[in-house]
Amino acid sequence: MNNQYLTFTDEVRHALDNNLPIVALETTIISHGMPYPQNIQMAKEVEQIIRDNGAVPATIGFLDGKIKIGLNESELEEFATNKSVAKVSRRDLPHILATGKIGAATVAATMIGAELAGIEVFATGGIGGVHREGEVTWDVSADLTELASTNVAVVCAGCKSILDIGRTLEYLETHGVPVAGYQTSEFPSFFSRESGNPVDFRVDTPEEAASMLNTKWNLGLKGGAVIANPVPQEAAMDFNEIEQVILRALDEAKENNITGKNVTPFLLDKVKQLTGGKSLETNIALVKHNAKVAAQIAVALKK
Ligand code: PSU
Ligand code: MN
Repeated sequence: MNNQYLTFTDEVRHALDNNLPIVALETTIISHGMPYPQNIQMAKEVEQIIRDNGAVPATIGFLDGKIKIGLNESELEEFATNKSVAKVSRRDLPHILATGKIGAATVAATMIGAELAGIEVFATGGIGGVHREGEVTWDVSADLTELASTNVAVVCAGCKSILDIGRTLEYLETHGVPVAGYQTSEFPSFFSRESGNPVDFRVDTPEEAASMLNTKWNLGLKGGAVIANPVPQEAAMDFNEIEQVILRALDEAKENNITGKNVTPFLLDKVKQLTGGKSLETNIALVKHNAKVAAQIAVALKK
């Protein structure tokens, strides 16, 4: 893959040259989603889980005017500690590359990098979506339009109920994005295994997920897919308990007139504060689980 904006680590370059399974990872979760040092520990552990399951990790971020496909240890450390890392979605990408500033990739921006590099599978925590009262504010994450047009499968634990999950699923349906439950018939809500919303269909093995993805792309149907993998039971939190926290976070966002790209980070930060260390533990557990399943799907896609 030759593109003037892409650079690869040797590990990723070797995997691409030899058609080995690769899993993309985002940097927003490192720079904006978790505190130091848990963020860097999580980032390294998740990469190792992907290797242990037979695939190569490619953490994607923006640095020195390049889309970095794979980050070395000192770059990972930079994303984990530098307070001036911008949050970069599709809209922000040209500016970040043109100025050479450091930027963390959202789900949407990671999908763009992955597709340019020829990577089909991406593991993260949760996707963005239609915000509550989105029918008034028009706050709809660019992650959803990216899923509609970019050929990358996103393995996630659903989305947080800071969002309007029902409308998020409606949006994905309108744009033809398959939403598969991984060993579940219910769309998970990140911290909890349930959300009250059914998925379109379920897949129970990596091979079933790979077969669905291959069929979609062989048909020439553009766009990605959501593989919704619930948080492991032992790490899950109570849905109603989280809902109370989220209602408080939403109130505070309103009181503080938080708008635009700051909404999601503000809400995530409030939820983190209000639940203490518990939500962070759950968050780390579900990301690791998603990394494992994503690696298995990436392996199945190469068979
Ligand atoms: N939801 C989470 N954790 C996250 C994000 C969303 O539970 O870290 C991040 C992801 O990088 C996602 C982005 O792509 O927030 C969405 O932001 P926005 O709603 O501004 O599009
Ligand atoms: Mn938004």
